[in-house]
Amino acid sequence: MTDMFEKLAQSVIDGEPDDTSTLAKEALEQGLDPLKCITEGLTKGIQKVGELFASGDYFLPELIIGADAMKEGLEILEPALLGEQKREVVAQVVLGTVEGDLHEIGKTLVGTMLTANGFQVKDIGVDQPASAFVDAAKEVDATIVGASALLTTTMLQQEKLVQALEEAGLKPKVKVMVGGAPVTETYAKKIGADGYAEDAISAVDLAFRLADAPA
Ligand code: B1M
Repeated sequence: MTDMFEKLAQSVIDGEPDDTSTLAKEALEQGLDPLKCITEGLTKGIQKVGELFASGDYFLPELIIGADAMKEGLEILEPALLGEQKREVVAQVVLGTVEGDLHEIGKTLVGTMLTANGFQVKDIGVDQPASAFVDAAKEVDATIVGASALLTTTMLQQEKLVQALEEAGLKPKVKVMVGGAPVTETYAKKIGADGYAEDAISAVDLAFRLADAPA
């Protein structure tokens, strides 16, 4: 990890959004890769916050301020990722976080990476029922519907989504991509999703495969 990645991570761990923002700007000025600043810096920081929360050393306020810091950093770094976009629209994607789940950072990052790689993304936000994904898929004539879930309780909603898309007659034409920390390949297969991605980079590879388009 470079010194800058460590500083970015630490500012998230310390819950210092202003510092994260300043460091993210400095990182770009230094010519550092924005994606690496996110994956090696901010993400490492928020993962540590999650560990400290799980061990009882951090409480909800620290979780919230850590997430705020991460979002401040992403606000600076994500546009730099989009700046690299240089291809035609590959496919339409509907993306959201499932009902009962407020975690947005990973979902939004997946959306940014897809956009940067030529996908047209309709982000329907967090806490979205299966019906909202179905409606949006119809509206944009989606090729892929992507659902994020960060809680063991809410990942069950991904199965409901697959069923809702089947009931609406959209499957198998519309492909379902799932992800989020508790989700696994095995679970994705079990619920009838078309693919699982562990992180935003593999989500892009998967989306190209699901859209049957060359990367
Ligand atoms: Co929450 N939270 N949280 N949280 N939170 C976790 C998920 C948790 C693991 C923390 C812990 O205990 N260690 C735990 C879940 C435990 C479990 O279910 N087993 C937890 C809990 C318990 C809770 C609350 C219940 C806490 C409470 O209220 N007592 C509560 C639930 C609220 C709700 O949703 N109803 C809660 C709330 C929050 C905040 C709101 C404070 C905040 C989110 C703020 C926001 O998003 N605006 C928050 C945060 C920040 C976290 C952790 C620390 C970090 C999540 C994150 O942003 N990671 C998280 C711990 C952890 O995950 N290690 C935790 C960074 C992000 C880049 O990674 O989201 O994993 P991630 O996304 C990755 C991949 O998963 C993948 O690509 C992304 C980029 O690489 N991916 C996809 C994600 N979606 C994808 C979709 C795809 C493909 C790939 O296709 C469609």
